[in-house]
Parts: sequence; structure tokens; C-alpha cells
Amino acid sequence: MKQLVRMFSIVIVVSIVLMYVISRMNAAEGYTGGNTLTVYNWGDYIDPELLDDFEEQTGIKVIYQTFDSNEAMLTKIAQGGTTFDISVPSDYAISKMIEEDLLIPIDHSRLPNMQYINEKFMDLPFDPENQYSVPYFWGTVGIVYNPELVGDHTFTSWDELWADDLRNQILLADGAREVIGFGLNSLGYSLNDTNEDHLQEAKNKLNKLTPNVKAIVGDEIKMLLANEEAAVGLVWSGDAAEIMSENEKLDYVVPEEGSNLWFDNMVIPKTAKNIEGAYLFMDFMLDPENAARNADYVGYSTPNDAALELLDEEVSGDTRFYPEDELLEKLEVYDNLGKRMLSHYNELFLEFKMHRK
Ligand code: N2P
Repeated sequence: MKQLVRMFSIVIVVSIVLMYVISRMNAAEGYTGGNTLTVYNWGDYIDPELLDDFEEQTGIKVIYQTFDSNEAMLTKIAQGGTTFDISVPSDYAISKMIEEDLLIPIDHSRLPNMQYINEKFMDLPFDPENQYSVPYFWGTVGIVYNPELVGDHTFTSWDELWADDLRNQILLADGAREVIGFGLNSLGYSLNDTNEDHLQEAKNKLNKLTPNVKAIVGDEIKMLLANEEAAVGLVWSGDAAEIMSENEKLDYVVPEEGSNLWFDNMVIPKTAKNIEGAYLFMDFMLDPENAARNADYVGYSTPNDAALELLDEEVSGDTRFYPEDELLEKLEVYDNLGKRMLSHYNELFLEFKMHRK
């Protein structure tokens, strides 16, 4: 019996020493096991200093990864093998993730700073009662252009993009919904249209835009347009704001036939390992001061009323980026068109890209 007790004590002591050594080794690499948070966000979509501040305040180490489309993000999370604690999908992608059971419901009582979100960004059809998502940024899709390089065009109509004098002058954001969407809008159809004839008509029309399209690009679109490498860009509003802060000559417009109004929200995917950390991160990003700094840095529009008050009036009063309800009512949010139709949109976009080659 005595021997058994001794052996048992030795095992315990050895385990404690081992655990200590392992934890020190992890600390040396900057990881403390459970004390990391993996954030999966769009590229160029956060002020990196906020990540440093979050780490300092909470002692949680952030592992930060980026994606450049909802489609890429969805595929990666759905296929598994990842440990993302936070992601930031758009409206229709949130609805798709809910449908595919990829998200953890949000306990609002753990997010005191949620009170600062303007009501109009809550309880939207893609996530009733915000059961699964928390507003991050919102905006529109439109055209940024350099008035000095485009003659008389002011792009109040999508059709102006097809003008002969814009040869090789247009950069397009690399988004399937965005590109097929403005193709449909330019024909007077909804950007959620699922009628096959309309979709083919849109693709054929987009194919005709090819001589004017210089490139289809990711986040570098901002640098290229600010440097006047092209005269016109199809962009998300916040990217336009960022470009215009670099180059004041440029302007941003949402064409009159209609366009997309989008919402990007934070979610906790089922892949999460640090749910406590995920709540801390979300509440940190909802803090008015942090949300204002973030909006200032990335150029996107904040849904956070208290943050909005902290922004320069020049920013918060700019109706190109904080449009009045009258314009917003004319815009459409992307619907979750279902798995098959969304793949079809992706295919059509790919065919359009191939047509360019
Ligand atoms: C940031 C992209 C914002 C995505 N680079 C708009 N949904």
C-alpha cells in the first residue's frame, strides 16, 4: 500500500513539472494554449493596432487570417479542419451559414457594448433578432472614378461603364455577387434574379464590357485607383472612402438603377475553441472608441451610433458613405439564393473571367 502511495505521488509530481515546462515552452512562443483567439476577417478590414491593444488588455494572443470573398471563407469553414473563433461574413453568407448549421448562437447578455448599435442594423432578415451575428461594418457597392480621366461621365447609370471611351480603364472588385449583380442591375433586373434568361443576358452584357476592363483585382484595387492606374473602379463604399482619402480628385457614386446594400457582421463559427475570447473580442470591437478608430482606419461605415459621434463630421456627414434612407430604400441586400443558385452565380462569374483571357 505504502509503495502504491509513493508511486502515485511520483506520478503527480512528474505531471505537475511536465505541465509547467510545457506551459513555459508555449509562453516562449507567444502561445499559451487555450489563450489564443483565431480571427478570420476580410483583408484590410481592421486597424492592426486594435489587435495589439486587445492582446494587451486581455492577455489573449490573436492569430489573424484573412479572406477576400464570402465564397472563399464559406468553403474554408465548411470543409472543417480550422479553428476560427471569429469570422465576419456578409448578410447572405450569414444566412447560408445559419442554414448549414455552422454558427454558434450569440448570448447578448455577454455583449454589453451591443447597446451602441443603431437599431436599423439589428434584426435584419438574414439573421432575425441577431441570434447569430453582431454588426461590424456596412456599405454599398458603387463606382469610384477620376473626373479628370473620364470625360463627361458621372456614372449615374451603370450603362456608362460600357462607353467606348473607357477602353482598358475599369478595374473590377473580384466578387461574384458584385459583378453579376451590377450586370443584372444595368438591365433593370434585381441583383437577386434567378431567372436563367436574365442571368444569361447579364453575362452576355458583361462579356461586352471586356474591352473596358483592365483587371479584376482584390484589395490592391485601392492602391491602383489612388495611383491613377485606371480611371474607374467597381468597389465597396469603404474602399472608395479609403481611395478618396489618398487621392482627393476621385469621387464615388451609386448608379440610379440600383445597387447592393450590404452588412458584414461578426459571428462565432462552430469551429471555435475559445468562445470566452470570442465574446471579449466582439465586445471590444463594439466599444465606441475602438469602433470609431477602426472605422477611421479602414474607411468603412460603422453601425455603431456612439462611434459615429466620435468621427469627424466630415466623415459621418458624408452622404456618399452614410447615405440617407431615401437612397438606402432603393438598394437591395443580397438574398441567400440557396446552394445551387449561389454556385451558379459563381460559375457565371468564372465564365466571364475566362472570357477575358
Ligand atoms: C474589405 C472588404 C469589405 C467587404 N477589404 C465588403 N463586404
